[in-house]
Amino acid sequence: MKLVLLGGPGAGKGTQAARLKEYYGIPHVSTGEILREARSKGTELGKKAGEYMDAGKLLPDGIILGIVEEKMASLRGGFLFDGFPRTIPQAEGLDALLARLGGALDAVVSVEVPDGVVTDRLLKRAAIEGRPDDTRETIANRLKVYYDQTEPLKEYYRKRRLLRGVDGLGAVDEVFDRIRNVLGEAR
Ligand code: B4P
Repeated sequence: MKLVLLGGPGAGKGTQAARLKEYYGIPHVSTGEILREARSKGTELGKKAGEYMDAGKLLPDGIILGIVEEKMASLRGGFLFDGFPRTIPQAEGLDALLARLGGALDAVVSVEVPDGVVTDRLLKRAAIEGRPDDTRETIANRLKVYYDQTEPLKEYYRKRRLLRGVDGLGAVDEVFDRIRNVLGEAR
């Protein structure tokens, strides 16, 4: 199973990815997590990432594609990408990498949640986890960046007949069941 989870900030990609990873037994790659880990270790990448993340901006495509290429070298069989790709050049880069490795995506799941709901979720997370990119101002930027740069990916994957939209409202288990249902159709 080669999967991509798409969705705006706070749509629940990370939450659902944790379940999907367990259910399908496939490696989970979250570019957001990789960046947060680099940040907590204080590496050069981490320092750079922090500046972009705190502003609600995306990191440059070249950096992200470099990270993913390195990761893919160790992935055997399937994978679940969460939060990658986030731009058309990243999607094209992923296609090129897959073509080189002789594979193709099975499905792209887009988790859909209205803006007002994600803002509430992320502000709640800020109160619990204190993530520096979960301030009201940064969330507004992240939403804008999502509509400008990431949402066009839906059309990109729709044209390739890979897109599966899922309602991300409701309990985590309900959303997970919806994802399993659309993937059942995709397999
Ligand atoms: P990410 O780490 O990918 O994160 P995210 O947008 O915060 O969201 P996610 O959808 O995973 O939310 P979650 O499940 O945690 O990116 C962070 C930053 O890294 C980006 O802004 C960017 O700067 C950088 N970055 C990452 N990838 C990049 C790339 N490819 N290119 C360039 N830059 C990149 O859920 C959010 C909250 O909602 C949680 O508190 C959760 O508990 C709650 N929740 C989840 N599901 C729920 C439900 N059904 N009901 C109620 N609450 C729910």
